[in-house]
Amino acid sequence: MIKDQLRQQRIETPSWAYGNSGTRFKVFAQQGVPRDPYEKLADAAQVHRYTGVAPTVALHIPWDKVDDYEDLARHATEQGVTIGAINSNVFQDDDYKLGSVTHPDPEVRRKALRHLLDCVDIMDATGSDTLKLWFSDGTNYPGQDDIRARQDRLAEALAAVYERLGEEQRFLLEYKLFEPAFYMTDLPDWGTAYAHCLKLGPKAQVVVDTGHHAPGTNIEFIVAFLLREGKLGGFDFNSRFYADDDLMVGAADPFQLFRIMFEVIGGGGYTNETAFMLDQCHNIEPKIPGQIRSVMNVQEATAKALLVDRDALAVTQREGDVLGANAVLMDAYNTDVRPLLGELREEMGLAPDPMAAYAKSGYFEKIAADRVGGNQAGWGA
Ligand code: PSV
Ligand code: MN
Repeated sequence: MIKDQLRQQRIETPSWAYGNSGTRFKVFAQQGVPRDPYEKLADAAQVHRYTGVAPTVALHIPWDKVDDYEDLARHATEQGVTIGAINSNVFQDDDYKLGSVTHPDPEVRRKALRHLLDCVDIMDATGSDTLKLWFSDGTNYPGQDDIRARQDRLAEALAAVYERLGEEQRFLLEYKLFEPAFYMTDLPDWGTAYAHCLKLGPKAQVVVDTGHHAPGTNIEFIVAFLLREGKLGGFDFNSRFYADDDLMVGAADPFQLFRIMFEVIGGGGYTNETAFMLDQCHNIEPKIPGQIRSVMNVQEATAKALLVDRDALAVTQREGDVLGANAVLMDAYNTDVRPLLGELREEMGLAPDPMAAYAKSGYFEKIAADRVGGNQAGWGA
Protein backbone atom coordinates (compact mmCIF):
# COMPACT_ATOMS: atom_id res chain seq x y z
CA MET A 1 0.00 0.00 0.00
CA ILE A 2 2.73 2.48 0.98
CA LYS A 3 4.81 1.23 -1.91
CA ASP A 4 1.93 1.86 -4.32
CA GLN A 5 1.67 5.42 -3.11
CA LEU A 6 5.42 5.91 -3.46
CA ARG A 7 5.40 4.39 -6.92
CA GLN A 8 2.94 7.06 -8.04
CA GLN A 9 4.98 9.96 -6.71
CA ARG A 10 5.92 12.68 -9.24
CA ILE A 11 8.76 15.11 -8.54
CA GLU A 12 9.63 17.79 -11.11
CA THR A 13 13.21 18.89 -11.61
CA PRO A 14 14.14 22.40 -12.81
CA SER A 15 16.01 22.90 -16.09
CA TRP A 16 18.20 25.53 -14.40
CA ALA A 17 19.59 22.98 -11.96
CA TYR A 18 21.52 21.33 -14.81
CA GLY A 19 23.36 24.47 -15.86
CA ASN A 20 26.33 25.96 -14.10
CA SER A 21 25.68 27.59 -10.74
CA GLY A 22 27.64 27.99 -7.55
CA THR A 23 27.12 30.74 -5.06
CA ARG A 24 25.34 34.07 -5.34
CA PHE A 25 28.71 35.64 -6.12
CA LYS A 26 30.18 33.26 -8.63
CA VAL A 27 28.88 30.82 -11.20
CA PHE A 28 31.44 27.99 -11.31
CA ALA A 29 31.92 26.01 -14.52
CA GLN A 30 31.64 22.22 -14.44
CA GLN A 31 32.50 19.65 -17.06
CA GLY A 32 29.74 18.30 -19.28
CA VAL A 33 27.22 20.99 -18.43
CA PRO A 34 24.44 21.48 -21.05
CA ARG A 35 24.85 24.17 -23.68
CA ASP A 36 21.16 24.48 -24.52
CA PRO A 37 17.68 23.44 -23.32
CA TYR A 38 17.87 20.24 -25.37
CA GLU A 39 20.89 19.06 -23.41
CA LYS A 40 19.27 20.13 -20.14
CA LEU A 41 16.30 17.88 -20.91
CA ALA A 42 18.64 15.00 -21.74
CA ASP A 43 20.25 15.40 -18.30
CA ALA A 44 16.90 15.66 -16.55
CA ALA A 45 15.91 12.40 -18.24
CA GLN A 46 18.83 10.73 -16.46
CA VAL A 47 17.36 11.70 -13.10
CA HIS A 48 14.07 10.09 -14.10
CA ARG A 49 15.86 7.07 -15.48
CA TYR A 50 17.48 6.23 -12.14
CA THR A 51 14.72 7.36 -9.75
CA GLY A 52 11.59 6.53 -11.78
CA VAL A 53 9.69 9.41 -10.17
CA ALA A 54 10.96 12.55 -11.93
CA PRO A 55 9.18 12.48 -15.31
CA THR A 56 8.69 16.24 -15.79
CA VAL A 57 11.05 19.18 -16.15
CA ALA A 58 10.29 22.84 -15.43
CA LEU A 59 11.48 25.45 -17.92
CA HIS A 60 12.53 29.03 -17.18
CA ILE A 61 11.92 31.65 -19.85
CA PRO A 62 14.07 33.21 -21.32
CA TRP A 63 16.81 30.91 -19.99
CA ASP A 64 15.23 28.09 -22.02
CA LYS A 65 14.20 30.14 -25.02
CA VAL A 66 14.14 28.15 -28.26
CA ASP A 67 12.78 28.80 -31.75
CA ASP A 68 10.42 25.87 -31.75
CA TYR A 69 8.80 24.82 -28.45
CA GLU A 70 6.83 21.99 -30.04
CA ASP A 71 10.13 20.54 -31.20
CA LEU A 72 11.56 20.93 -27.70
CA ALA A 73 8.53 19.12 -26.25
CA ARG A 74 9.02 16.33 -28.82
CA HIS A 75 12.67 16.05 -27.83
CA ALA A 76 11.66 15.79 -24.18
CA THR A 77 9.30 12.92 -24.99
CA GLU A 78 12.03 11.14 -26.96
CA GLN A 79 14.22 11.38 -23.88
CA GLY A 80 11.47 9.91 -21.69
CA VAL A 81 10.33 13.09 -19.92
CA THR A 82 7.78 15.85 -20.53
CA ILE A 83 7.81 19.58 -19.97
CA GLY A 84 6.28 20.72 -16.70
CA ALA A 85 5.80 24.21 -15.31
CA ILE A 86 6.80 27.26 -17.32
CA ASN A 87 8.58 29.75 -15.05
CA SER A 88 8.34 33.38 -16.08
CA ASN A 89 11.24 35.76 -15.62
CA VAL A 90 10.60 39.48 -15.25
CA PHE A 91 13.62 40.13 -13.07
CA GLN A 92 16.61 40.24 -15.37
CA ASP A 93 16.16 43.27 -17.53
CA ASP A 94 17.37 46.81 -16.94
CA ASP A 95 13.79 48.02 -17.30
CA TYR A 96 12.84 46.13 -14.15
CA LYS A 97 15.02 48.03 -11.72
CA LEU A 98 11.96 49.57 -10.04
CA GLY A 99 9.72 46.57 -10.58
CA SER A 100 7.99 44.70 -13.40
CA VAL A 101 4.19 44.45 -13.18
CA THR A 102 4.21 46.92 -10.29
CA HIS A 103 6.58 49.40 -11.95
CA PRO A 104 5.41 53.04 -11.78
CA ASP A 105 5.83 53.36 -15.58
CA PRO A 106 2.92 51.80 -17.52
CA GLU A 107 5.24 51.06 -20.47
CA VAL A 108 7.40 48.79 -18.31
CA ARG A 109 4.29 47.16 -16.85
CA ARG A 110 3.04 46.44 -20.37
CA LYS A 111 6.38 44.89 -21.31
CA ALA A 112 6.32 42.62 -18.24
CA LEU A 113 2.74 41.56 -18.91
CA ARG A 114 3.63 40.78 -22.51
CA HIS A 115 6.31 38.39 -21.25
CA LEU A 116 3.86 36.65 -18.94
CA LEU A 117 1.38 36.23 -21.79
CA ASP A 118 4.17 34.92 -24.03
CA CYS A 119 4.79 32.29 -21.36
CA VAL A 120 1.18 31.13 -21.74
CA ASP A 121 1.78 30.83 -25.51
CA ILE A 122 4.75 28.61 -24.66
CA MET A 123 2.50 26.51 -22.43
CA ASP A 124 0.16 26.06 -25.38
CA ALA A 125 3.05 24.91 -27.57
CA THR A 126 4.61 22.56 -25.00
CA GLY A 127 1.37 21.22 -23.55
CA SER A 128 2.31 22.48 -20.12
CA ASP A 129 -0.61 23.21 -17.78
CA THR A 130 1.22 25.24 -15.14
CA LEU A 131 2.64 28.76 -15.19
CA LYS A 132 4.76 29.75 -12.22
CA LEU A 133 4.88 33.44 -11.44
CA TRP A 134 7.54 34.95 -9.25
CA PHE A 135 8.17 38.69 -9.11
CA SER A 136 11.26 40.32 -7.74
CA ASP A 137 9.17 43.47 -7.31
CA GLY A 138 9.57 45.57 -4.22
CA THR A 139 11.24 48.70 -2.90
CA ASN A 140 14.44 49.35 -1.02
CA TYR A 141 13.47 52.47 0.88
CA PRO A 142 10.43 53.76 2.75
CA GLY A 143 8.60 56.25 0.56
CA GLN A 144 10.20 54.95 -2.65
CA ASP A 145 6.80 54.04 -4.12
CA ASP A 146 3.18 53.74 -3.06
CA ILE A 147 2.52 50.33 -1.48
CA ARG A 148 -1.23 50.34 -2.25
CA ALA A 149 -0.80 51.52 -5.83
CA ARG A 150 1.70 48.71 -6.42
CA GLN A 151 -0.85 46.17 -5.13
CA ASP A 152 -3.39 47.58 -7.62
CA ARG A 153 -0.91 47.23 -10.47
CA LEU A 154 -0.06 43.68 -9.42
CA ALA A 155 -3.76 42.74 -9.25
CA GLU A 156 -4.35 44.18 -12.70
CA ALA A 157 -1.52 42.15 -14.26
CA LEU A 158 -2.55 38.95 -12.51
CA ALA A 159 -6.12 39.39 -13.74
CA ALA A 160 -4.89 39.80 -17.32
CA VAL A 161 -2.81 36.62 -17.11
CA TYR A 162 -5.68 34.76 -15.47
CA GLU A 163 -7.99 35.76 -18.33
CA ARG A 164 -5.54 34.42 -20.89
CA LEU A 165 -5.26 30.94 -19.29
CA GLY A 166 -6.89 28.05 -21.13
CA GLU A 167 -9.43 25.70 -19.59
CA GLU A 168 -6.84 23.20 -18.41
CA GLN A 169 -4.19 25.74 -17.41
CA ARG A 170 -3.47 27.39 -14.08
CA PHE A 171 -0.93 29.72 -12.56
CA LEU A 172 0.93 29.28 -9.32
CA LEU A 173 1.79 32.48 -7.53
CA GLU A 174 5.07 32.45 -5.62
CA TYR A 175 5.79 34.68 -2.64
CA LYS A 176 9.12 35.52 -1.05
CA LEU A 177 9.84 37.39 2.15
CA PHE A 178 12.62 39.58 0.82
CA GLU A 179 15.37 39.77 -1.79
CA PRO A 180 16.17 41.36 -4.09
CA ALA A 181 14.11 44.13 -2.49
CA PHE A 182 14.96 44.78 1.13
CA TYR A 183 12.41 47.22 2.50
CA MET A 184 9.17 45.99 0.99
CA THR A 185 8.31 43.09 -1.29
CA ASP A 186 5.06 43.24 -3.26
CA LEU A 187 4.34 39.54 -2.68
CA PRO A 188 6.10 38.87 0.60
CA ASP A 189 4.04 36.05 2.10
CA TRP A 190 1.46 33.32 1.56
CA GLY A 191 -1.34 35.55 2.84
CA THR A 192 -0.79 38.17 0.15
CA ALA A 193 -0.48 35.50 -2.56
CA TYR A 194 -3.58 33.75 -1.22
CA ALA A 195 -5.65 36.96 -1.22
CA HIS A 196 -4.76 37.67 -4.86
CA CYS A 197 -5.50 34.08 -5.90
CA LEU A 198 -8.77 33.98 -4.01
CA LYS A 199 -10.06 37.02 -5.87
CA LEU A 200 -9.20 35.52 -9.24
CA GLY A 201 -10.64 32.01 -8.98
CA PRO A 202 -9.73 28.33 -9.09
CA LYS A 203 -7.05 28.62 -11.77
CA ALA A 204 -4.89 30.73 -9.43
CA GLN A 205 -3.11 28.90 -6.62
CA VAL A 206 -0.21 29.54 -4.27
CA VAL A 207 3.19 27.86 -4.58
CA VAL A 208 5.26 27.38 -1.46
CA ASP A 209 9.00 27.77 -2.01
CA THR A 210 10.44 26.32 1.18
CA GLY A 211 13.27 28.88 1.23
CA HIS A 212 11.04 31.95 1.11
CA HIS A 213 10.10 32.47 4.76
CA ALA A 214 11.46 34.10 7.87
CA PRO A 215 13.61 31.75 9.96
CA GLY A 216 11.49 29.62 12.25
CA THR A 217 8.30 29.94 10.18
CA ASN A 218 6.03 26.93 10.57
CA ILE A 219 5.79 26.04 6.88
CA GLU A 220 3.66 22.95 7.47
CA PHE A 221 0.99 25.17 9.00
CA ILE A 222 0.87 27.21 5.79
CA VAL A 223 0.64 23.96 3.83
CA ALA A 224 -2.21 22.65 5.97
CA PHE A 225 -4.11 25.93 5.71
CA LEU A 226 -3.72 26.34 1.94
CA LEU A 227 -4.73 22.73 1.32
CA ARG A 228 -7.82 23.20 3.43
CA GLU A 229 -8.76 26.16 1.22
CA GLY A 230 -7.97 24.35 -2.05
CA LYS A 231 -5.25 26.89 -2.78
CA LEU A 232 -2.04 24.88 -2.50
CA GLY A 233 -0.80 24.59 -6.09
CA GLY A 234 2.59 23.13 -5.35
CA PHE A 235 6.09 23.47 -3.97
CA ASP A 236 9.46 24.77 -4.93
CA PHE A 237 11.50 22.47 -2.72
CA ASN A 238 14.95 23.47 -1.52
CA SER A 239 16.89 23.80 1.74
CA ARG A 240 17.98 26.85 3.62
CA PHE A 241 20.20 27.49 6.60
CA TYR A 242 19.89 31.29 6.59
CA ALA A 243 17.77 32.90 3.87
CA ASP A 244 16.92 31.73 0.34
CA ASP A 245 19.92 29.41 0.15
CA ASP A 246 18.47 27.22 -2.65
CA LEU A 247 20.39 24.12 -1.54
CA MET A 248 19.40 20.47 -1.96
CA VAL A 249 16.02 19.82 -0.39
CA GLY A 250 16.17 17.79 2.82
CA ALA A 251 19.81 18.70 3.38
CA ALA A 252 19.32 21.37 6.03
CA ASP A 253 16.20 20.09 7.76
CA PRO A 254 14.90 16.64 6.78
CA PHE A 255 12.52 16.76 9.74
CA GLN A 256 10.81 19.85 8.34
CA LEU A 257 10.43 18.13 4.98
CA PHE A 258 8.82 15.16 6.76
CA ARG A 259 6.43 17.48 8.62
CA ILE A 260 5.46 19.17 5.36
CA MET A 261 4.80 15.84 3.64
CA PHE A 262 2.81 14.68 6.65
CA GLU A 263 0.47 17.66 6.23
CA VAL A 264 0.33 17.21 2.47
CA ILE A 265 -0.82 13.61 2.87
CA GLY A 266 -3.22 14.37 5.72
CA GLY A 267 -4.74 17.26 3.77
CA GLY A 268 -5.37 15.23 0.62
CA GLY A 269 -2.62 17.01 -1.30
CA TYR A 270 -0.66 13.91 -2.25
CA THR A 271 -2.03 13.83 -5.80
CA ASN A 272 -0.88 14.90 -9.24
CA GLU A 273 -2.84 18.12 -8.77
CA THR A 274 -0.07 19.32 -6.47
CA ALA A 275 3.16 20.19 -8.27
CA PHE A 276 6.13 18.87 -6.30
CA MET A 277 8.94 20.81 -7.91
CA LEU A 278 12.56 21.32 -6.98
CA ASP A 279 14.02 24.83 -7.20
CA GLN A 280 17.70 24.67 -6.48
CA CYS A 281 20.37 26.85 -7.94
CA HIS A 282 23.16 27.78 -5.59
CA ASN A 283 24.82 24.42 -5.81
CA ILE A 284 28.47 23.55 -6.03
CA GLU A 285 27.83 19.79 -6.26
CA PRO A 286 27.71 17.87 -9.56
CA LYS A 287 24.42 18.63 -11.31
CA ILE A 288 22.72 15.33 -12.14
CA PRO A 289 23.65 13.46 -8.93
CA GLY A 290 22.61 16.57 -6.96
CA GLN A 291 19.12 16.31 -8.43
CA ILE A 292 19.01 12.55 -7.87
CA ARG A 293 19.89 13.12 -4.21
CA SER A 294 17.15 15.74 -3.84
CA VAL A 295 14.56 13.48 -5.42
CA MET A 296 15.61 10.69 -3.04
CA ASN A 297 15.36 13.05 -0.07
CA VAL A 298 11.77 13.93 -1.01
CA GLN A 299 10.99 10.23 -1.45
CA GLU A 300 12.41 9.41 1.98
CA ALA A 301 10.44 12.17 3.70
CA THR A 302 7.30 11.01 1.89
CA ALA A 303 7.81 7.37 2.85
CA LYS A 304 8.20 8.34 6.51
CA ALA A 305 5.12 10.55 6.36
CA LEU A 306 3.14 7.69 4.80
CA LEU A 307 4.29 5.41 7.63
CA VAL A 308 2.68 7.51 10.36
CA ASP A 309 0.03 5.41 12.11
CA ARG A 310 -2.79 7.89 11.71
CA ASP A 311 -5.30 5.77 13.65
CA ALA A 312 -2.98 5.57 16.65
CA LEU A 313 -2.30 9.28 16.29
CA ALA A 314 -6.03 10.10 16.30
CA VAL A 315 -6.53 8.07 19.49
CA THR A 316 -3.65 9.75 21.31
CA GLN A 317 -4.84 13.16 20.14
CA ARG A 318 -8.40 12.49 21.28
CA GLU A 319 -7.12 11.38 24.66
CA GLY A 320 -4.95 14.44 25.02
CA ASP A 321 -1.92 12.17 25.23
CA VAL A 322 0.73 14.73 24.32
CA LEU A 323 3.71 12.41 24.66
CA GLY A 324 1.95 9.48 23.02
CA ALA A 325 0.95 11.57 19.99
CA ASN A 326 4.43 12.95 19.58
CA ALA A 327 5.85 9.41 19.88
CA VAL A 328 3.61 8.14 17.05
CA LEU A 329 4.95 10.84 14.75
CA MET A 330 8.57 10.36 15.80
CA ASP A 331 8.36 6.58 15.39
CA ALA A 332 7.60 7.09 11.73
CA TYR A 333 10.24 9.77 11.31
CA ASN A 334 12.90 7.62 12.92
CA THR A 335 12.22 4.63 10.67
CA ASP A 336 14.94 3.85 8.15
CA VAL A 337 12.95 3.78 4.90
CA ARG A 338 15.92 3.24 2.62
CA PRO A 339 15.43 -0.56 2.40
CA LEU A 340 11.74 -0.04 1.53
CA LEU A 341 12.64 2.40 -1.24
CA GLY A 342 15.37 0.06 -2.50
CA GLU A 343 12.80 -2.76 -2.77
CA LEU A 344 10.35 -0.46 -4.51
CA ARG A 345 12.95 0.52 -7.09
CA GLU A 346 13.77 -3.11 -7.79
CA GLU A 347 10.07 -3.82 -8.28
CA MET A 348 10.05 -0.90 -10.74
CA GLY A 349 12.94 -2.46 -12.63
CA LEU A 350 15.45 0.07 -11.30
CA ALA A 351 18.67 -0.27 -9.35
CA PRO A 352 18.08 0.04 -5.59
CA ASP A 353 20.70 2.79 -5.28
CA PRO A 354 20.14 5.49 -7.95
CA MET A 355 23.30 7.40 -6.99
CA ALA A 356 25.51 4.36 -7.52
CA ALA A 357 23.68 3.32 -10.68
CA TYR A 358 24.12 6.76 -12.25
CA ALA A 359 27.80 6.91 -11.25
CA LYS A 360 28.37 3.53 -12.90
CA SER A 361 26.44 4.37 -16.05
CA GLY A 362 29.26 6.32 -17.73
CA TYR A 363 26.87 9.18 -18.63
CA PHE A 364 28.99 11.79 -16.92
CA GLU A 365 32.15 10.67 -18.72
CA LYS A 366 30.25 10.78 -22.00
CA ILE A 367 28.87 14.31 -21.60
CA ALA A 368 32.21 15.55 -20.29
CA ALA A 369 33.86 14.26 -23.48
CA ASP A 370 31.08 15.26 -25.90
CA ARG A 371 30.10 18.68 -24.66
CA VAL A 372 33.18 20.58 -25.56
CA GLY A 373 32.89 24.05 -27.05
CA GLY A 374 29.78 26.19 -27.17
CA ASN A 375 28.39 28.21 -24.31
CA GLN A 376 27.57 26.35 -21.14
CA ALA A 377 24.19 27.17 -19.61
CA GLY A 378 24.32 28.88 -16.27
CA TRP A 379 22.03 30.36 -13.66
CA GLY A 380 20.76 33.68 -14.91
CA ALA A 381 21.55 33.04 -18.55
C1 PSV B 1 13.12 33.24 -6.71
O1 PSV B 1 14.04 33.28 -5.68
C2 PSV B 1 12.87 31.81 -7.19
O2 PSV B 1 12.55 30.99 -6.11
C3 PSV B 1 11.81 31.76 -8.28
O3 PSV B 1 11.14 30.52 -8.26
C4 PSV B 1 12.64 31.90 -9.51
O4 PSV B 1 11.98 31.58 -10.69
C5 PSV B 1 13.77 30.97 -9.14
O5 PSV B 1 14.03 31.29 -7.78
C6 PSV B 1 14.99 31.11 -9.95
O6 PSV B 1 16.00 30.29 -9.43
MN1 MN C 1 11.22 29.32 -6.31
